[in-house]
Amino acid sequence: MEGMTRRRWMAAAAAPLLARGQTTRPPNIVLIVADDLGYADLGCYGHRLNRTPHLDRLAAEGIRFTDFYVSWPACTPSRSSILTGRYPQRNGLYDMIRNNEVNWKHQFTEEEYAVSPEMALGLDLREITIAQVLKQAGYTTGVVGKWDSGRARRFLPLQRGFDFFYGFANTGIDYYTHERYGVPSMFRGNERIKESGHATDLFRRESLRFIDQAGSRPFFLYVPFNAPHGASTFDRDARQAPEEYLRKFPGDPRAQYRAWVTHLDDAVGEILATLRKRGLEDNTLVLFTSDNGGSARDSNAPLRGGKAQMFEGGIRVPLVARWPGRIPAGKVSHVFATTLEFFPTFAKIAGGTLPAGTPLDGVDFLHTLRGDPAPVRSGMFWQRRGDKAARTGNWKWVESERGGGLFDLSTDIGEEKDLSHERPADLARVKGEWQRWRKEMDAAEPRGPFRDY
Ligand SMILES: [Ca+2]
Repeated sequence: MEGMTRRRWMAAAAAPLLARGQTTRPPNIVLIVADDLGYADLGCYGHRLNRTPHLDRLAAEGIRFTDFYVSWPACTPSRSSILTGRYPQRNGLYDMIRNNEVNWKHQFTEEEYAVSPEMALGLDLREITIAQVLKQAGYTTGVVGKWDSGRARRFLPLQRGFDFFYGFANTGIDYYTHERYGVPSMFRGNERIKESGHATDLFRRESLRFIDQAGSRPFFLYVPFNAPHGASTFDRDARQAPEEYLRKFPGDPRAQYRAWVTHLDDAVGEILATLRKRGLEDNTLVLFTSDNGGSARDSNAPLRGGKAQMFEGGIRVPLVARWPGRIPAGKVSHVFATTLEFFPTFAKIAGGTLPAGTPLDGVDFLHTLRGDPAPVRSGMFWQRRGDKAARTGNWKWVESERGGGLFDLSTDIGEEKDLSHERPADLARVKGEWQRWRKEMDAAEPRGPFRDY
């Protein structure tokens, strides 16, 4: 691969007028994030009922990770780490931006919603997003889908380094009305809009438009689909997936979920087809992951637990990456890595400058994406309210309302056998590392909205 790149570069140097722009232009980056898609939900991760041919092909053309994690087992904080490259406990967004009453069938008026926590909270404005870094490096930046990092204007993507935004800013909507429990929630730029269509179709359409209109500059397109997350609607019986997709799964009790997954897969397929049609395939790094684990057992098996939990089912997710000529096809990586790695990796690829004086919690793992099996991190730490977890090497420690223990992931990916009593020294070491991490987070500059005190 290296040789091929060098030959291309030399050919370009010999004929600068012909191909110089093609080979010196930094790659486009397309980051697609599913919502609540579990570790086992894709065909390429072994699922037998979900149909994901486009994502399976993406994995066959690139690399697929078995030990990839998010920083929190649910939406908002997990996304904050993707955007900032920092633990939620460091960037301040370490819980959901959510009106709890909303989930209890409370119908907000516009006026009441306007002063609710969901409207007032957001990612601390001192945080630097990956879009800001890439924009400074000359990229056109767009986000299409679920922003989930603050709904007040100052928190919206156009104020946070993105040139383009189409989607919703809170944490969930009805797929067809685009309302969050009755509150209209779709945006174009800074303005709320109303239009008809299924959210997945609209996000596909806007992603294609963004690519078509990106022009000659390299682009960063972040597509956080809300599929296959459950709909935030009062009417639990309302159909939330297109009939043509539901029909593919007759008699299946999870037909709607599988329809959401296949619909999402088709949308990803169209994004990939557009890159190909526009001749951008070779110079685009495409990544696909999820923001947290799935809610149902068959989405996460053989992992224990699921969304909102500290067991692997809540935090271990798929990662597929493709960059023709740079990432070898058909690879599977067992390297332990996380979404915290995206920020420094994208900055490096783009020739961007890392923000001075801002500690990042991840490392550039481009070599890992390219198949290098060398370890990139020794540990990762999680906290959700009173629930705690750490992975160091293959040791996993959990202390949570749902249970806990010390597990050896190299032989027990399902966290079935608690080794706390057999391996007290390992337990003490892993817990000690978690406590050191917690002290570091406490000592970090206090950031809002939950901590700034
Ligand atoms: Ca989620």
